[in-house]
Amino acid sequence: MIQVKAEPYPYSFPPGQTALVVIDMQRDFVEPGGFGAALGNDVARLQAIIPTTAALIGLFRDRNWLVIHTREAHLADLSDCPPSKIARGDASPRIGKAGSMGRLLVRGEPGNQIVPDLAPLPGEWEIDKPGKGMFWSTGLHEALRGMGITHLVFAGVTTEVCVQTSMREANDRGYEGLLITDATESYFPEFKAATIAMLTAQGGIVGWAAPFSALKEAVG
Ligand code: TIU
Repeated sequence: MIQVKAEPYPYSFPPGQTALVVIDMQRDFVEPGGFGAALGNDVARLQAIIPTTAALIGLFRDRNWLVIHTREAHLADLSDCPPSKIARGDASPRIGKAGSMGRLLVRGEPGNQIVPDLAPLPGEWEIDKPGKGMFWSTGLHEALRGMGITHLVFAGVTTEVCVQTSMREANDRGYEGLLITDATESYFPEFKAATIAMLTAQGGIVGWAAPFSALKEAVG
C-alpha cells in the first residue's frame, strides 16, 4: 500500500488496483465557444489546471497504472439526452446546437475532444458519458470490477458538478476515492472549496483530498 498525506487522514492505495479518472477535460468546458461558455461561464479558470493534470497523468503513465478519460457527450440524435437537460440554462446555444467548435456536447465534434495537452494515449480508457456522473449508462463499473480496480484518483472539471457526482457515485459502489485538489477546478472558486470540504467532512464521508505534490511525494 502507498500512503498519501491527505484530508481528513492519510489515503492508502494499492498500486495495480488503482486508476486515475480525468473527468471531462474536453474543449467544451475549457475553451471559449463551448458548452461551459454558452452557460455564461468564464472558462479561463479551468485552463490553469492543465499543467498539473498533465503531470498527474504522467505519473500514472510512468508506472503503467490505468488512466481513464471521460467526456460529457451525447449521441448526434440526442436520444441519450433528456429533454429537461436540453432545456436548462438561459443561453440560447443549447446542447446539440452549433457553436464555434461544432455541436455543443455532441460526440465526435471538435469541442468534444479532450484538450490537446491531456490527449488520451492508445490503451487508455475513453468513456463517453451522457450524464454528469461517470457510471450512468457507461458500463464503467463492470469494466473496473473486471480489472480488479478498488481505488480511484480523481481530477478534472468541474469540481462540484461532474467530478463530485462521479466521486459520490464511486463511493456508493465501494471505491475509495482521492480528489487531487490542484488538478480539479470550478467556474466558481467558492463551490470548489465547498465541495472539497463536503467530500472530506465527517471522517471522509465521500473520500479524501490532497494536492498533487502529496501524491508525488508518496509515490516517490
Ligand atoms: N456546468 C458545469 O459546471 N459542469 C458541467 O456541465 N459538466 C461537468 O462538470 N463536466
